[in-house]
Amino acid sequence: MSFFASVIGKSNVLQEESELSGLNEDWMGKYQGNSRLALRPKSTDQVSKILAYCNEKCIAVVPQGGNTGLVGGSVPVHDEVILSMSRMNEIRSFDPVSGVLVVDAGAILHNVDEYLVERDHIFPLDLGAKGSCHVGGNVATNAGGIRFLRYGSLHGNVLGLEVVLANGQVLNALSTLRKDNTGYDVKQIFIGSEGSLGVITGLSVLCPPRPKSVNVVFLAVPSFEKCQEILTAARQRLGEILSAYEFLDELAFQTVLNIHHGRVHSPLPYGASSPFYILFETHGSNAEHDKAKVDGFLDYLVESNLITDGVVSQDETQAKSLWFIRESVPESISRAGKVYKYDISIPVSKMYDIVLDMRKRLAHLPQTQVSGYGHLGDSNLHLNVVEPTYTAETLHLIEPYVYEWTASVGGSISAEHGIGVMKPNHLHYSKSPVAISMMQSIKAFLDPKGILNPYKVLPL
Ligand code: FAD
Ligand code: 2HG
Ligand code: ZN
Repeated sequence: MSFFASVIGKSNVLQEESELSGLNEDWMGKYQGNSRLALRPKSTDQVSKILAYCNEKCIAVVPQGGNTGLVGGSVPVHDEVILSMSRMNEIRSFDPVSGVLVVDAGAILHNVDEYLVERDHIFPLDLGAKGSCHVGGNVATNAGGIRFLRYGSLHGNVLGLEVVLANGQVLNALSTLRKDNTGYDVKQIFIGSEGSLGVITGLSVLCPPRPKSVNVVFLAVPSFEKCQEILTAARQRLGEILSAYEFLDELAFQTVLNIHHGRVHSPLPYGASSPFYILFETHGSNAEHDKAKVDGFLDYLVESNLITDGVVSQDETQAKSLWFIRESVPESISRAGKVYKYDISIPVSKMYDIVLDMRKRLAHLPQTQVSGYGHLGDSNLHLNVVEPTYTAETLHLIEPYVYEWTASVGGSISAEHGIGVMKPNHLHYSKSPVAISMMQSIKAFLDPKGILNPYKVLPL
């Protein structure tokens, strides 16, 4: 303990139960660790000293960002030391010409985005947990979020990383260049590595200009087939300005209204219930041009009988309130009970079939509720099963069925949340034996003593 205090100061060495309880438990209340020690470094040099010491003494470490992860990766399994990145939260530099931001890994996404908005730019990633998650946590999970459709993956937008390796060595790959083909791109291996290969301490990111014109549209859609037809039409007719295409089923929508009863109402003029809802958004540079496109597109949807109701945001407040309905689904469902979450990539045409299958499979358990929502524009379904408490019976009815089902249609068992402690034994449904063996070799090379985030990502 005295070593850690000498590096980061006594006040940043947390040992009290009251200080540790929130850090030991994940966002869903599903995974619970038993760490007796959390460390809060302020600099890369301090992270380096901590890891060099832990590596030498074989002390296991869990890197923790905003602790909003949904696969139990951010909390200890046993008594691993929690390395909280929350004090490493400075903006290092921003170049308004290139749009390149260099920032500490522990900065909160919302704060970083606010900084950028003041400079007429935005962060290329946005997600419902932005008020708590860290940009370093986003990179560590390769988070997807609500505008992946438009701004793409962090594998493309992250230009450089600073990473402390398990032995304390600092990898300075914090390039701000867009083009750099000098050999292997080593930073990529850390994007989505979920704290198992190194601790990300800094990142440089290519940030797009802030859109001058934003439209948010919320639609009631009578069938999932029509949700797909609207997506195809949106790609063709809105083209370059389409920035998000999200869907919710009736249960997800009603859960938000019920949990926020009296405070959140249906935004739709007729307000009748509908099996599906679509939220789409445009980001553009010319409000008149965008409005003409959106209006023309909506006329087409009405004429083609693809929608039964709809609303277009008239100002920023209304746009935010429409987004609130979509973004608060995870929190609302969590307040309705204990949630089994599946985050799968499947071809759009089959995306809702698993929700219907799961409902049938669990039909004899009336206390369970199955909903589907997510990033339809990216073929990414969030399948949520909620029940009053977690039970082994329900779990065994869902798993491995959901993974087998996903593999059978050529999908991925994790589109964006990662593997964490939840899925290492199911990794084989989405990765070949050769790929898993390569991952194990990379892990053994970078972290030979296995101190970084043990029991996570890879099967034992
Ligand atoms: P944590 O939860 O603290 O950690 C996640 C993993 O990253 C852990 O394995 C941890 O060890 C590792 N890690 C964290 N920081 C570092 C670091 N600096 N260096 C190395 N490893 C590190 N995810 C999406 O992809 N898309 C969404 O749309 C989305 N929406 C969400 C909405 C809600 C309401 C919630 C609660 C979660 C959502 N998530 C989403 C999941 C989660 O927010 C993301 O995975 C996020 O990127 C995690 O960031 P974090 O800082 O909270 O990381
Ligand atoms: C979202 O898109 C998140 O809202 C969370 O990825 C999904 O809670 C979930 O299942
Ligand atoms: Zn998501």
